[in-house]
Amino acid sequence: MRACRYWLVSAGLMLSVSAGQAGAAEKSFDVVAARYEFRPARLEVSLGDKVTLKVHSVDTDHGFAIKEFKVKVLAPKGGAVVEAQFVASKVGTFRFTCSEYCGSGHSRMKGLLVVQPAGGTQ
Ligand SMILES: [Cu+2]
Repeated sequence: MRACRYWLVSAGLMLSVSAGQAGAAEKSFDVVAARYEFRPARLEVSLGDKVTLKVHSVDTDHGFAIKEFKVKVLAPKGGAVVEAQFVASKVGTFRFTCSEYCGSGHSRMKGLLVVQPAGGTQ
């Protein structure tokens, strides 16, 4: 019966591996911060995705923040690329904002992160 038990164990391993890959992926986005908008202004990911945002400014100091995922980086003038990483651990639509005062349109500088249920974007 030893062979039988081996097959049960390996079947279980295969199931857990494929469940882990079903929705989650690594996703990377280049985000431009400019007076007074983010491009793109809408990011879509799936639940469980490991998200990397590479943010750079094309004019003055800007910030990039998503409160719900504790993301907050400064994208300095000069255009250096700053990275923010987080796991999209909840489904929903979340606002991202500029967290560094950048001028009269600062409060308009925002966008949306949409986290779909796992597998929802495929
Ligand atoms: Cu700003």
